[in-house]
Amino acid sequence: MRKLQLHWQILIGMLLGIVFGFIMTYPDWGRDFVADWINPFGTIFVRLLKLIAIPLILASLIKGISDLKDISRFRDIGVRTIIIYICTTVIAITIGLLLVNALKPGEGISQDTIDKLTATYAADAGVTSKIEEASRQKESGPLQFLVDMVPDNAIFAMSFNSLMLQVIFFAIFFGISMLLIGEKDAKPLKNFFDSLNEVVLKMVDLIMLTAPYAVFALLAGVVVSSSDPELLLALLKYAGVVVLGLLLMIVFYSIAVSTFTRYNPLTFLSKISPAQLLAFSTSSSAATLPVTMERVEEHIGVDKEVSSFVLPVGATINMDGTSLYQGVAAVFIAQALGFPLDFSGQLTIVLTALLASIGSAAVPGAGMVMLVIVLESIGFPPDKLAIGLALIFAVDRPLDMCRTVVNVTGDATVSMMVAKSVGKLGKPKVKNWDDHWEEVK
Ligand code: DAS
Repeated sequence: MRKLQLHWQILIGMLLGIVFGFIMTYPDWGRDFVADWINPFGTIFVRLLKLIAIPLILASLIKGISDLKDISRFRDIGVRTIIIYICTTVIAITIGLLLVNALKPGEGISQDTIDKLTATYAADAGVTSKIEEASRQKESGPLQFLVDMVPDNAIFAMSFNSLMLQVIFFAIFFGISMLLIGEKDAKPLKNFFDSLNEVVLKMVDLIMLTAPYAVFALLAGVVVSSSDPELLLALLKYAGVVVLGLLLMIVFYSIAVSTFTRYNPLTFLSKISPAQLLAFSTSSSAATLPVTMERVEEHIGVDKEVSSFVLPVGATINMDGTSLYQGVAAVFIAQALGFPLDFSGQLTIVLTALLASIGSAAVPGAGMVMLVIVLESIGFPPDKLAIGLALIFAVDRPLDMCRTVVNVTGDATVSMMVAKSVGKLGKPKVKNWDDHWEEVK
């Protein structure tokens, strides 16, 4: 039988993982069995992808920059990337705020449900640790993220997100310096990074051979760790508002791809679907980055000199799904706890959610950490933060999976728009089963 396409393999692995997870919730030993003997294989897969992300960023970014004809091209790509990223994030937050104010999911929550959620989660380590992490991040100054970008020899002491930013900083610095020493002197290094890039992409292919089995383990782990169905039901409207907003963002990206690049949006979504499924399974943009880069470069045709900058930067600072979620969650919590929020408070949310999503790490649960900063920015009482987070904690993991899909899709969309704007959106290098849906030129 013809080898199943990667996204079908991943999808089947996910579905089997969900079914297996539900089955394992019945025997009393089931949850522990999955947590102890199945889920670790998914964790190993995520760690392997995050491991490979660093050398991939280094090799592809240095190769991408050193292939440029001159530095002004890099400046064009950089400026367009940052501007479009900021615009898409503001649009995402605005969509989230419009929906949560129109549908008011927090006003239907009964005091009894609030008390149950508080009793169940307010003291949970998953909640208190996020508040502690947020206060640690707050203590650092406003330009700390700039300082963190400049590595010193202790880079390994930093968070993974800072490490990615440091590698991006170093690769840009190194690549520009290679450009400045001239083609002849840089040739040996260019050959080295070309080969390194090929090797790393081959490692991604090898890791992806285990993807269906890994997502099976990850999804089974998510299902067995899910919360009390009754509490989940109470939060259905809130979760529905977030998911509706995220779906609208996917529609927005499809329109943007079709309008600005003349590319068939269905073809676009089908070609990045393995990356989206991986984002859903891992809840980590960083772990998904190697696959996002491979899909955008090989299957869509975005030139490496664009994708090698836009995608790693996007994985670390562009999180449209997260910023939309932070807008909805902040207003939902305010509605549920009767915290007054006027128009200026909502504008404050737009600004802080934009900054918070830039500061959010590309790892599971990062968005909730920065939500604390958004809540504090609107004057939310510090002694009620644990209760506020407790209200949304039960559904945070499935929503994290969904918002990570949007984060990754947003990065891929912007890479295509920037590539098109600098004339670097070409033909796919890898023929796909769906290549008959050729993009409209
Ligand atoms: N899981 C984060 C990511 O990797 C997003 C989030 O936590 O909101 O994109």
